[in-house]
Amino acid sequence: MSFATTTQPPLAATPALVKELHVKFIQSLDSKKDELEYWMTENLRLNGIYWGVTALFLLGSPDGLVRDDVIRFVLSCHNNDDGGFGAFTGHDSHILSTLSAIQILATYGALDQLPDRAKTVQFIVSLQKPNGSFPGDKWGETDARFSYCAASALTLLGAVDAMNVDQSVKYILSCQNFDGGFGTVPGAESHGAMAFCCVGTLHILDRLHLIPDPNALGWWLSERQLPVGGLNGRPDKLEDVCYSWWVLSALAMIGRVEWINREKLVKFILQCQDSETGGIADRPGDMPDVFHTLFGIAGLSLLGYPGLEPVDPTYCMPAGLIKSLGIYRAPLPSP
Ligand code: GRG
Repeated sequence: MSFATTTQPPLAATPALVKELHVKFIQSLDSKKDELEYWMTENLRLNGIYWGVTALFLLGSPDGLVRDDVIRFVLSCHNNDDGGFGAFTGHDSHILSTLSAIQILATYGALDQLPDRAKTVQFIVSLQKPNGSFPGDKWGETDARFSYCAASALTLLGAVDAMNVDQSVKYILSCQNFDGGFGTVPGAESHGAMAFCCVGTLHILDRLHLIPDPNALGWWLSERQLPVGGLNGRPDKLEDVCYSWWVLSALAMIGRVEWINREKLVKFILQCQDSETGGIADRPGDMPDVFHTLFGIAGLSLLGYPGLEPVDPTYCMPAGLIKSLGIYRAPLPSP
């Protein structure tokens, strides 16, 4: 998504993105094995690697991590018994880490190294409930996040028809609220992160046109921008850089990015950078982490910030890659 043709003002006055420092910040994360935090986050490791790898590709540093080492680690998280991936070597399979594994392999052009594609597809499909929803694993509760994981992972594997698409769409539509936003399950409070998951699922499944009132959704999403420029995830909450992705990507998919103030959001994200260590935090002055680093950079990319690779709003992966895989979908037309 580029803003070159929009009427909003140019970005001249904003501080610069410290790209090289962000690359170094991501590269440094694997050298922190003597820190408690490294081991406390083991249950999100594959997801964290997806965040880091994607950020590096968007920063134009695809060689920032050693490709073969990353792929070796990803494959070490594969579980032969069910075809899924755990978050770390030896962990049980989960749909989120399975999506992360597939995303990382796809990003490195290494999907052919997936040990058994059909078994991985079966792992995902076998989780679907009769009402169309997905749990994260065979013990977990259902949640629209996992519907997104299933739709994205299966599409990246070229096997989306293996799931019950119509039931899945029905379930996601039932997560939309009267205010236009989406919740984690039917009846749950609207949340910005779920806008990405639900709108993304519908878009991947080619059912975005079934959203009854895209203006109501766009209104709810654009209301997330606070006077400071950053976006929050729901009313009366603090702004957080990650919503520069969750909320903005949903606006991009429904063709309404112009409904937020682009310049103020760019400034807010840049203020959340740590200009000494690199990395981006949730809010200015807080500790940076790889989660907010990816979603800050991806948000900037969606906003057309110069010098970044374009990101695909539906998959949160490099846009060129999504096009080359033949799975790109255009957003809804702007009103
Ligand atoms: C491929 C990008 C990608 C995602 C895969 C797992 C998933 C799909 C999406 C996760 C979406 C999600 C639920 C993110 C959490 C966002 C977040 C920081 C929520 C915090 O919730 P609260 O209640 O924060 O602590 P607020 O901001 O509401 O106070």
